[in-house]
Amino acid sequence: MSGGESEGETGVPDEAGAPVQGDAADQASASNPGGRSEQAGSDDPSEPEFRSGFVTVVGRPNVGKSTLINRAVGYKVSIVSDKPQTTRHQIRGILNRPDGQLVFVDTPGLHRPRTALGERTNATAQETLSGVDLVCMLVEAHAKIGPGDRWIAKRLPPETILVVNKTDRAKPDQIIERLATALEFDFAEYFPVSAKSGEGVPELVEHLMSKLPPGPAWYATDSVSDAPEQFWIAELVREQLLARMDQELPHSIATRVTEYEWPRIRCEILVERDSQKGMVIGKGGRVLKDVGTAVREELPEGAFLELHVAVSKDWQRHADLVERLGY
Ligand SMILES: Nc1nc2c(ncn2[C@@H]2O[C@H](COP(=O)(O)OP(=O)(O)OP(=O)(O)O)[C@@H](O)[C@H]2O)c(=O)[nH]1
Ligand SMILES: [Mg+2]
Repeated sequence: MSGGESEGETGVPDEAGAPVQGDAADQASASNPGGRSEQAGSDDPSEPEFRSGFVTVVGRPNVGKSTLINRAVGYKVSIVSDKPQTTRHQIRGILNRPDGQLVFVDTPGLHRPRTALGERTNATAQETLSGVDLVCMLVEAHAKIGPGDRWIAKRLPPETILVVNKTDRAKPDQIIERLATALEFDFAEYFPVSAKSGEGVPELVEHLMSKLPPGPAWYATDSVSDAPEQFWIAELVREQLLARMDQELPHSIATRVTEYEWPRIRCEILVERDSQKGMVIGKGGRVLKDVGTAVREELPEGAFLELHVAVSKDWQRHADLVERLGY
């Protein structure tokens, strides 16, 4: 599925580190992310062959999938928070190099769903697994491998690369223990990394590049994401709200850009209950004001961002509302 409620294409805020609109160099669609065309490689045998392909990153919620992709691509292409179930869409981060193009596909954390939203995001993550070249599964270095990880591992191909993330939070013997336990998955390869500090990430990227098949660039080689700009702005608003909200509230929040005529942007924040509306607005509008300021800092100068809060009763539990919100 594609991101959000976006309608039409717009300018490119790349100065602020926001993703550039990716004009697909080829029609690699979301339902066929590994789709191939005939135009692979170079004719000159002395030139190293250009490689390209898709790597899907999966794992439980909160293990650091989006952080790893942002680190590998070198841009913030997917929002991050310390709350589980942050990513709700399939989001692509594109790494362009002279020798190839590696497209990372971020996925929602796989979990036991309790709502229509949870079912939808789980399905999105699983759909992403078909037609890709490589799969990385993330687990955490400082936490024991548990039933949630095993449930995911069972559904992955044997060529999967296991990535033990957050090594900065673990002692060396914990990392070794994690790697030893993960051997039970019988995957092809194992990499310890810290997406946060970057340690081990270049080695992982090199390895992924070396495993890609020869092929053309699937996206424009100056793009880092395929997300439409309205989707990206709505995600930035959600990220700032997630950073300020506790407990169940993060799951109740949905954001969507309802008007976009640069520099005027109107973003709607949906919550599930009246009581949540007050929390999102804050005393004297403080929370909303801070969110707006933080988001504007990530946009090109001059953006006029209007935030509106509305209640859509229990939207998370209704499949039709979940779908209407673009999930
Ligand atoms: N210490 C440490 N924290 C990390 C690392 N990678 C990610 N985190 C933190 O882990 C939390 C979750 O990171 P995300 O990247 O949002 O995790 P995710 O797997 O994409 O989560 P979902 O989208 O909810 O499935 C954030 O607070 C990150 O800052 C790491 O290598 N070390
Ligand atoms: Mg994520």
